[in-house]
Amino acid sequence: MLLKKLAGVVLLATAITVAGCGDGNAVSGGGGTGADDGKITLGFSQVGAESGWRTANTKSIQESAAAAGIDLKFADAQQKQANQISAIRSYIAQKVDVIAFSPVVETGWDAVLQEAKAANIPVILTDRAVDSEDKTLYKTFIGSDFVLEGQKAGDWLVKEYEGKPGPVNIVQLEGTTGSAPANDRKSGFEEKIKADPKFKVIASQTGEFTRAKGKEVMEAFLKANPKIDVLYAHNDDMGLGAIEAIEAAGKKPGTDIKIITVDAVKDGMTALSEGKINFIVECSPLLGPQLMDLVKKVKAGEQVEPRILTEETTFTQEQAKEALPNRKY
Ligand code: GYE
Repeated sequence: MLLKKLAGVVLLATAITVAGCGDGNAVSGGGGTGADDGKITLGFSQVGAESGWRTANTKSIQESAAAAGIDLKFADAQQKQANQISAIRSYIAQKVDVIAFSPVVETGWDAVLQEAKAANIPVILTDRAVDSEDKTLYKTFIGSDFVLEGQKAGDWLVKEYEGKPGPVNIVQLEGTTGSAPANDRKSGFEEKIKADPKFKVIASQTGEFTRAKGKEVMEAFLKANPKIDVLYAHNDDMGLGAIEAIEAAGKKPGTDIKIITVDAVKDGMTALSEGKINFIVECSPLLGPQLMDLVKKVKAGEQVEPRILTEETTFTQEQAKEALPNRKY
């Protein structure tokens, strides 16, 4: 079913690519002079270092650039859009061959992307989407389907409480406000649970994708709400911070409060295997190798699919125990 859906997306994406050939932009390679050693120069603006996912993603990008012989210029934006815009502008000034970035939020990118386009430097969106109407502002977007991730979380919950009476009081720790994963993981999840009115989201607030903020917000949730049945956290790190708050409040995470998270990094998988988390929706950070292939292709002026989806699964506690020994991040 999922495969079918993915195949459909790829087919559609291919059709859009073909239809978009006449935009005059499709065959442009990098406009930059790049390094004079003949290497491709890639400017990458990373969101920050907010989570285990992000650390693994950065490592994947740095290692695969080295392996592919690509000269990587890397900047950490510390979760600030203004820093990303400056980094992109500096990559344009340096005439890099290709720019890739993981946009911290969805809105507000058109101006800087137009500058890159005017400089004839191709842009690749990595991990997170932008909401620009003008699809010629970037060559492709590689990353997960965050709506689908939210739906998987919701589906698990609906099944878990099948035939059981409500109300089921849910608290939600949202990712960075305005980011694609926060927007989409929220809407996908809420879409699935709204079918049954016994599911009630009684509190929902950002935990900024960090452990510290996840803990702080969960403490406040616990103080304000005497009966919390479920926590849905948009990433493992916020869930792990919340587990500390739950334990400090004398409750048992995974038992007194059921916990669903997204990512499946090692620390999350460990907590899942120990019974402190109940279900994790996987989101793969290992985008580096595919990104480097795309960089080479767009630099060579080859046509690429406009949307490249990451394959991912889900984990129960039993599945986490099995997968943990071979987990790379
Ligand atoms: O889930 C979270 C990180 O954009 C998919 O960002 C990424 C998200 C990831 O901070 O842990």
